[in-house]
Formats: sequence, structure tokens, C-alpha cells
Amino acid sequence: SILILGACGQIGTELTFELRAKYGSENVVASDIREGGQTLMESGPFELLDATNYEAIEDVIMHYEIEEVYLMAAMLSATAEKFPMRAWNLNMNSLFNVLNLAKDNKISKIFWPSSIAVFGPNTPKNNTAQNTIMEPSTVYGISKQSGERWCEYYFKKFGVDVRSVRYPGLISWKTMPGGGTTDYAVEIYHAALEQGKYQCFLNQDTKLPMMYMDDAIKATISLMESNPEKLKVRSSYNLGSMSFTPKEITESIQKHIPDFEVTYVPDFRQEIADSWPSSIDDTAAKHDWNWKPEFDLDSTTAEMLNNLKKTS
Ligand code: VAH
Repeated sequence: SILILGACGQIGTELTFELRAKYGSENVVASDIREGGQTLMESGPFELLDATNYEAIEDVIMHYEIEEVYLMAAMLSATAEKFPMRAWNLNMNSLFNVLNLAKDNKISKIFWPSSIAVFGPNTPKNNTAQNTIMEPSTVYGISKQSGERWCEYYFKKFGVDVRSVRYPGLISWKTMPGGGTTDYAVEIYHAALEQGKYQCFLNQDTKLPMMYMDDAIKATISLMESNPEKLKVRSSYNLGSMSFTPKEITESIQKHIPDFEVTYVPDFRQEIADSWPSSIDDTAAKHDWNWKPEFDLDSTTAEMLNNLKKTS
């Protein structure tokens, strides 16, 4: 069976639905520090679980005979800047828990998400390479860079089968993101439908790597199902699909909602965004496990507006 830690988060929610559809609801245990939405809670087994509590995770693993763990619990970039030590504790100790469970052969495979946040202000920003300068300037980025080093160490030293991708900003409609710098790209669709206007917390020309959630989930499951011999990267794979600025996503929305108005009032998140790449070179993922994204900005906008209209 599969255990998802952080199943109520932006990615965790959609991973739970997709894995349950694929492997059967009873074989996918969702867990989080708090309960999730009705659909998630009613769709299969759920456990309240603190991802920093080793014994609590071990109990769930024994009880449900868990073999694989997706560790989706973390504090994201903006919130982590407000609570650095809480972010470090959650992001690192949850990872140590699952790595040590695998090292002790209590589970056999781990997925752990990294992020483009591992790159910093002096990383070359265009078509950022798999291996390049990485001096992250955010608490979140530091925790993800360190996490990558630990993943590779546990793979090399103890043969732990941990797999990871560096997610770009993710756009989804099923669950709101929490505390990220790229969250503007989700909020903007809700605002377009609900208020007809949006105040964006990044300036209009801030180009960032982004991805529609369906592509992110497809990549995650594809990597986890890949033949391990093909996986040459055991830190974390660069993963790309599209890059856009707040101005470009606004124009994409205005094709559907012509009088949608956006103002740009950068806040503390501008400095975080400015430290990240503009676009990503994901040649390694394409080569090692045939990664291929499906959604571009306009198809993402169509999906987001259509689905949000139906659920509003
Ligand atoms: C954040 N959505 O904004 C996350 C992600 C690359 C961005 O790590 O912090």
C-alpha cells in the first residue's frame, strides 16, 4: 500500500485522487496534520499524522502494511521566511523520518518533492541546468537543497530508493495552495471569475517556470513507475513545461474575460521570485524517463476557468 504525508496540500490532494484511481482507494492511505475536504475524506482511508513524528508514521506503516511513501508535507517559500525554524523542522525532520524508515527496510520506495527554489540569485536564469550553481537565498530553498543532498546520500550509502523532481510553480483548481510565492498564478484565476480584478504581489515582468497540476502529477507517477536502472539523478530531476510572467497570464485570461483588470503591487515575495530561474532545462528527465509535458499557458487557462466555473 501507499501512504501520502501532507495529503491535504495542493499537490497531496491531487496525488491522493490520482493514486486511488490508479491503485484502488483502499490501497492509498491519505494523512495530514489536519483533515481535508469532504471529497478527499470520503474517498478512502485517512489518518491524522504529524510528519515530524517518527513513531506515529511507523505505526501507520505497520498497521496498513505500507510499502511506498509520498512525502508531500512541507512549509513553502513565503511562509518559511516568516517561521524559519518551524520550516526547517518540518521540511527536514519529515524527510529524515521517511529516509530512515526506508534505510531500516520498513518501506521500499519514497517520493520527495524538491523545487526550483533550490536555485539562487547567482544561478544562470535561462534554461537553468540540472547541475549548476545552487546558492538558494530562501529558508525553503535551503531546506530543499539540503534535502536533495540527503536523498542522494541515503541512495548511495544505503540503497534507499528515493525519487524526486524539482517542481516549478504549480497551477491547480481542486485545492488552494498555501504560502507559496507562485500562488499568484492560482489566485488570479479565482479573482478573474469572482471579482473581475486582481492585485498581483509580483511585478508584471517576473518570468517564472510554471506547470499545470495534471502534468506535475503525471510526472510524479511516471518517475515512481520508472525502471530504477534508468534513473541517473538521485538528488532531484529538473522538471519543466512552460514559463510566463504575470502580464502573460493576465493576457491569457483576458482572451476569455476581456475586461479583467490586474494591478501589480510587489511585496516581500518579489525578492523570493527574483532569486529563482526564468526557465528550466529538463533534458535529464526527458532522457532518463521520457518526460513530456502536455499543457501550455492557454490550455491551462481554459482548464482552470472551465473547472472553476463548474465548482463555483
Ligand atoms: C512556492 N509553490 O511558491 C512553491 C514552489 C517553485 C515554487 O516551491 O514556494
